Amino acid sequence: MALDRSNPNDLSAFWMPFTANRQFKQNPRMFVAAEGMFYKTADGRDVLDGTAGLWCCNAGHKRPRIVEAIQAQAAELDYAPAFQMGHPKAFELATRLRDLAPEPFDHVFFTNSGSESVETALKIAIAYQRAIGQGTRTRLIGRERGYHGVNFGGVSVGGIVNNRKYFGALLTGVDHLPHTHLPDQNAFTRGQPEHGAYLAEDLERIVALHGPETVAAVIVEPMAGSTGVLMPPKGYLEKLREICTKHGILLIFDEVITGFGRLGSSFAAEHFGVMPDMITTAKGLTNGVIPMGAVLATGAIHDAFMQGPEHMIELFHGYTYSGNPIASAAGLATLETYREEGLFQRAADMAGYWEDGLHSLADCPHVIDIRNMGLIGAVELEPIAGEPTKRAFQAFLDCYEKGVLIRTTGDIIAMSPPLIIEKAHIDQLFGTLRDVLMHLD
Ligand code: PXG
Repeated sequence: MALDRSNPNDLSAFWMPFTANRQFKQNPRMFVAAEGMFYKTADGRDVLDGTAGLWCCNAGHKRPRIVEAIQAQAAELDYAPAFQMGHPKAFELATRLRDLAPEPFDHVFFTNSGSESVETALKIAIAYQRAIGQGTRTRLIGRERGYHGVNFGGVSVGGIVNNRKYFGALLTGVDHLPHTHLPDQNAFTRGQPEHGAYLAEDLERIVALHGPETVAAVIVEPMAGSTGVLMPPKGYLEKLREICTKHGILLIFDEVITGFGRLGSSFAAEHFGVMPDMITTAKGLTNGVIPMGAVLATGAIHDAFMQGPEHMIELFHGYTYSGNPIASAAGLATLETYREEGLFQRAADMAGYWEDGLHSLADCPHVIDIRNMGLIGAVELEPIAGEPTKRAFQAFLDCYEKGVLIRTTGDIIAMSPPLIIEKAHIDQLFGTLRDVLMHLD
């Protein structure tokens, strides 16, 4: 069929990601501008951003420093080859990230997304084990309900059923820890739940099953976002760290969501006081404005590769756009915006008000659990019998009509606003959500 070029509003060509395409195209929801805490819709309405885009615009929208940095960089150096050549801003950004990250993370590998950060970290883990003479360690362990992006490695270690089941056999040599959702014991907990640290001990069972000398790495989200916001039970991450160390297994924290202030500190590793061996990031690294991710690695991991003849490439991995100049400029301006405005501390300072507002929804109809930490919150709804996801999706549509953007996954509503949020915005967000929940079927 010929393309209808006369119709600028033809929606048919764009196959939208993670979207109910047919539903959307019947009744499109279009943003055409954004500033601060608000989006502007095509029909001229302001919509409060309760999700920082997709958990990424941590400094809010249209931030002048970031806009200017991108404009200036595009006019100065648009692209430089990423392999065997460099440009100053990528080095500068890596140094800034090292300064921001907890102590052991002193090397940075650039990617273009969270999914690529995950693939990169998994590959580094396996190659590292080989580099230190542990070449039998090739297995990867993830967790049920984990989300590590959509590429084959990430989907293999991930534990979201719909993201796995359509795509064949995936990677071999992968196992999964049990998820940590224990609603019977932990429902309506504020912050970290009391129960569930014992679930980390399952790692001992999995390691014993395969033999520790076959396991390269364990990857988890320190706080699981996409699956519907699951907090690590008290003592859980510590236990995982202990077991990994005991068996020579690398621990990777996927901080694509939790990095850059979401929990009130630069990284969740710092927030929970548990240090992994690698951290994957993306999203908030550039405030979501330009695609970019980064893997943070310890000196021990990096240095293990720095052997052999010096003219040889040490790690056969990288992307055309690793450390892209415009992305690097955006990253530098983003980190500067966070620092200048004290946004990570601001998230910590606002977290109490956020928590109280969120938990005030506990008496609304259909609400079966509420969870929160830092500037993240989730409200879990009882699914409509036989029609899972429908109730929460309706809440999403109703909120949008009333000028508030939320996210839903299954029957869980997730919220993660820009860290510049004010109390009045929090009131608007939860006030609107209350109103919507009160009228839901
Ligand atoms: N790891 C984690 C922990 C993530 O949350 C990715 C990897 C993949 O990142 P990219 O940049 O490849 O998308 C993510 C992404 C949601 C939602 O609303 C979550 C993500 C992306 C889009 C929507 O739950 N997380």
